Amino acid sequence: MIFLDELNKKRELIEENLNQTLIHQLSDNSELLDIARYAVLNGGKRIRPILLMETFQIFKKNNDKEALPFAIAIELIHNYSLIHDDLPCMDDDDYRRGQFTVHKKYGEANGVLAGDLLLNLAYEIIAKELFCFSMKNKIKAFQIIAKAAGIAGMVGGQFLDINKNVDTYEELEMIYHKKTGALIQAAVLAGAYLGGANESDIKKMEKFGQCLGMAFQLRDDMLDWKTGDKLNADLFLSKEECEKLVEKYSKTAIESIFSLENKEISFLHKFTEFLINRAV
Ligand code: GRG
Repeated sequence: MIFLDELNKKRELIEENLNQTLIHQLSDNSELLDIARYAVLNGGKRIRPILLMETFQIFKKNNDKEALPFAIAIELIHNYSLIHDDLPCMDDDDYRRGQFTVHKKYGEANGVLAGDLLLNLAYEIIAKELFCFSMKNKIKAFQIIAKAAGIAGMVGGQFLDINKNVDTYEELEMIYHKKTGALIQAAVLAGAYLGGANESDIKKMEKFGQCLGMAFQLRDDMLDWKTGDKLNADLFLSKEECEKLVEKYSKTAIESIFSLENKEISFLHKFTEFLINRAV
């Protein structure tokens, strides 16, 4: 199948399931549900759930239903972080994915609540899965996602972004790793654990996730170069230097998945290049 067709098929599966998740579980509170749906069902790229599903499939070529709830949960966590990140007390953004941010449309308190709802729903979905068989890998995946979303990852990175004076590129990288990289890495690792990867392959996926996360964020910075008001690699690097770093991280990420033995990685390879070379 052509890469873009394959990607669209994977996206459709995520879209359908996000849609179902937000219909069934929250039907007793339709206004809050409308806000959550506005925030989630609006054209996100669905990178993290696709990475999770794909990594799972690399290690366990069977029914992907086992990994799907985790993929949906990680996308909900990502969407909560975007709603909260856009709030006036954080980045104060009016637009997200080409439409008004949640607080701009529904008010600040409702933005906070919609984000809280998505985060809790994510954990509720995962917790439900833990009752099923092969629990050990599921608990590990749960732990990885929760850790990456919390103080050691996204929330901690956001705190440093807001509160710390960033003086060097090394400090910026550390913040990027927590704020953006940790959840991307968690998607990859959760998929690998759920798929039953061995320790040596987990280490390779850890490296892959870390380098992909950094290359993705630096590419994102390049798409938003010299905006002036935000933490961005343009504070420390020339565009050429940044491009070189994107190339370095991409190369290491791709080498890591090529070092997996006897695994079908062609979609993940193409998806990695697609993410790193994207123009939007
Ligand atoms: C508020 C707890 C809390 C954390 C916020 C992730 C984050 C931390 C803020 C998002 C702001 C931002 C621009 C971060 C850089 C990472 C990034 C490029 C996020 C956007 O991810 P995409 O491109 O978005 O996957 P879509 O819209 O496709 O889902």
